[in-house]
Amino acid sequence: MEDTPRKPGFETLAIHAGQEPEAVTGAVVVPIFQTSTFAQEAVGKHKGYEYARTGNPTRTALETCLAALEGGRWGLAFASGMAATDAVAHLLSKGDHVVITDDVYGGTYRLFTKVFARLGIELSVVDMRKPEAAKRAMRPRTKLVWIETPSNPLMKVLDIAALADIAHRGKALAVVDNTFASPYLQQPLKLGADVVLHSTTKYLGGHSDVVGGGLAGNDEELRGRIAFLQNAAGGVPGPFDAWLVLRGAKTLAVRMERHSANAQAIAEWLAENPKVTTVNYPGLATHPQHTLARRQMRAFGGMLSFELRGGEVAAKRMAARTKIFALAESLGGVESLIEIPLAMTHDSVRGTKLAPPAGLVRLSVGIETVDDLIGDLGQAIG
Ligand code: P1T
Repeated sequence: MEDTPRKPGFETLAIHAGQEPEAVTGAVVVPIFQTSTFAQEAVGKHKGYEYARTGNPTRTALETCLAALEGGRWGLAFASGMAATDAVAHLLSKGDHVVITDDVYGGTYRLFTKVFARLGIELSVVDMRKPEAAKRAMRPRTKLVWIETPSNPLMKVLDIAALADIAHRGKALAVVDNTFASPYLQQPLKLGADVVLHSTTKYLGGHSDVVGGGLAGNDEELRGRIAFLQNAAGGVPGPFDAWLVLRGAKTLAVRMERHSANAQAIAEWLAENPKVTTVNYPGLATHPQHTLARRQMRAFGGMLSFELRGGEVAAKRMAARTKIFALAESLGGVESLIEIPLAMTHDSVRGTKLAPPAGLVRLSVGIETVDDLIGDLGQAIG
């Protein structure tokens, strides 16, 4: 019997997938191919690259790595998470319908309601914590089921396998925004999703120094359609941005372990604090989908949200008083951030049924010393 070679583990893939030493010089790190075009030997005779909107070797390395980390056959890198979302939405035609979960990044909702609605795309917003709600919302022209889990900012956890099954029964694609979990904690393709989406600005980049997006999947025909749309519209990352995400991804596993441990400790501390009324963190046994999160995720990640006695006023007061947690939008970097979603990242859902409570505080828990982080939150809550 032949020995089947052991498949490389996640950490090995993060450091090596798409990142073999460079052929000409042996450079161990993928070079930044800072070029817009590639010389051809004769018309149409080239080494796989013509013009850098269509492809660039630094970007190819990132795309190969992204696919490997998500356990998919292909990856595509974009200029931002929204550029990736926009490319997927452009698969739709006038009259098509999307079922979307009721807690998503504000910009995602804005794109569907303010841009694609104008082009005749219809949207149903449902609480996908009950998969039957998604099933009831399906229509003959439903083409996408848009899942975000854990969700931004309320940390709802959705059953990817059940929702992907509902999408497929309706001949729709199941898309999972995996930004909050990262591929280290959750691999939606293995649970039946067709497309995984990332804002690589967040955990994959990991250092708050780049804006980027990514997609991964298995169906080659679908890859072709999305790559065509990307090349036609141009939402591509520059080589240096692709390189920054690739470098960040190398340490994703170790960072996610520490993000998760720090966030767990902070969530438990907040849950004990008499000035805190609610804590949303899937790692708490009190989280309504804790059992599902245990099944679907390797650990619970670095994001959490909570409410304070004293509501919006207390929340804004606290956010202005932290010293280590920077008051800033975004998430997923090594440094801790605090923000008020309704006033900041989710302003575009104000007045809709997606609006989070005005007093909700969101933390992106970094990998600093956890006692320092707890001390900072303690003095800021006062
Ligand atoms: O910012 P961009 O790289 O375009 O990614 C958009 C995006 C997509 N999906 C999720 C779940 C996101 O959280 C984001 C961006 N979010 C923030 C900027 C934020 O602070 O929530």
